[in-house]
Amino acid sequence: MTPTILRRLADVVGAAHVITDDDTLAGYLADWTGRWTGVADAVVRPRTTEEVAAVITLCAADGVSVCVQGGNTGLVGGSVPPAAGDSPTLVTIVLSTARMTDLGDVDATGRCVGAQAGATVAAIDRHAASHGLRFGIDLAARESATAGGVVATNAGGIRMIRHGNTRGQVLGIEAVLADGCILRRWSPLIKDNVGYDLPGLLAGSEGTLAVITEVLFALVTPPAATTVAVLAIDRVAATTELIAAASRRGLIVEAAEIMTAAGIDLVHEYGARRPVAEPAPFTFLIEVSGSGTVDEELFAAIEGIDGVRGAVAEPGPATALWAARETHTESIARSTTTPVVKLDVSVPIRALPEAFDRFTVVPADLGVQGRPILFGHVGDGNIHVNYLDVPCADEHRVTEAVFAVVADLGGSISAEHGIGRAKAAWIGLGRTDVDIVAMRTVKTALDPQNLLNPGVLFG
Ligand code: FAD
Ligand code: 2HG
Ligand code: ZN
Repeated sequence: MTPTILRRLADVVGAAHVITDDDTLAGYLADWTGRWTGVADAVVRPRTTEEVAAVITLCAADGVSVCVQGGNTGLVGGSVPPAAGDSPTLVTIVLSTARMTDLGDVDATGRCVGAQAGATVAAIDRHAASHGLRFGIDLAARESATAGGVVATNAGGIRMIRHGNTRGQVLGIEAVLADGCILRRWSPLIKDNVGYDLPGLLAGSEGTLAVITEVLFALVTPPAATTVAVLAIDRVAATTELIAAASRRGLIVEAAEIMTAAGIDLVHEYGARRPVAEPAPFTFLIEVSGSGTVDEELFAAIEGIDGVRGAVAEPGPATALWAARETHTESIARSTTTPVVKLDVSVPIRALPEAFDRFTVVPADLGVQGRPILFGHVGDGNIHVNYLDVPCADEHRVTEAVFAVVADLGGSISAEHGIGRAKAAWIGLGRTDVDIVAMRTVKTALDPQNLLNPGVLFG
């Protein structure tokens, strides 16, 4: 990158916010899993939308590619630039939204709030809570994951069963396009049917179509009271049966998460309390709300389910019960001796028991080393398939074998984390040729120079 463009970038954001020294740069170049490391000439940290627009205009003029980074908690390698060998001639900056953390006033009547791209999920939720409302998106990375990041990945998370994915929470969006123009669709209207749903298109675009600078999010009303129950269960199908039984009793399912004995042993090793005393192949966490005696209704529903070995319940938020679930990702990262093979898939609900059986034996069937830890948002058919200690040379075979099972069961190779760099080679398993051509046409129309996150999504 030439000194001239670095100077111009510094003129826009201030010299202190153009980082070029190797030590500081390194913190922005490795992803959360440690699996992906890229190279960049600088990290640029704008404060305002206008600064983002000026940065992108400069980059577009000089053919500099841009990797947008929010909280860097993404799990598919999309938040870091390409590795040195991938595109040796590419000049790249990381555009970090770390300084763009403003929150607008909560509209308590319209139930919405504006958030700058770098505001964290937790900050948005706390802001909403101070007005008696809640952010409908929640995930264990809440203190770091950002508004821009959850929209760009169309994150799911633990409340998806109740409120839907991030795309469904986006009322309006402001974004800087690849030519530096500012696109603003900003209306709290719930019904607004004029033309293409561009905010919906940017949700899940993984930094490849525009830099999201601000988001107008819908907010939800929190339940008056919730009960969190954790059950030791013999059968995966018991989860689906209990969700249905609880719904029939008028309870609202706020979250439904499954874990395996191997996962519970692992998080316990790293300090989490075992939520239920009884050993069982699976542990099921269900959070419900409703009117009346929610806990009594829930236990009545549980009584009718076969294969329940033990259950405990607490009024929400029951953070101690949730801890075993929420510490899975971090415990896996600490325990694995090679980069974890992390696959985020979904299958039709009826196929969940078979999927658990088949994913568990993938490494053994291939004759490959690998400890399976499966868990996930079972109510959405979403299984987080993690294999620890897989030798790097076997990573590809293990991934292919999992995706073959997913295809066989009619599932998706990306339930909520996106494609990023990790799954770009397999996008054809998730979409038809015509679909991929249509997506590429959109990409080319909005980013003709392929400057925004090259290598992500399409490889
Ligand atoms: P980053 O990691 O910085 O970026 C992710 C992608 O979004 C990249 O492609 C990046 O280029 C793009 N991007 C970021 N900001 C912008 C912007 N302003 N404009 C355009 N593109 C942008 N994910 C789930 O879906 N559900 C979960 O339950 C969940 N739980 C998690 C738990 C843990 C412990 C961890 C570490 C991760 C978890 N994740 C989960 C993954 C991750 O938190 C989400 O993908 C999240 O949405 C990423 O947000 P971020 O701000 O960290 O984005
Ligand atoms: C979760 O649900 C995240 O906790 C992370 O999506 C999943 O670590 C994983 O595989
Ligand atoms: Zn998840």
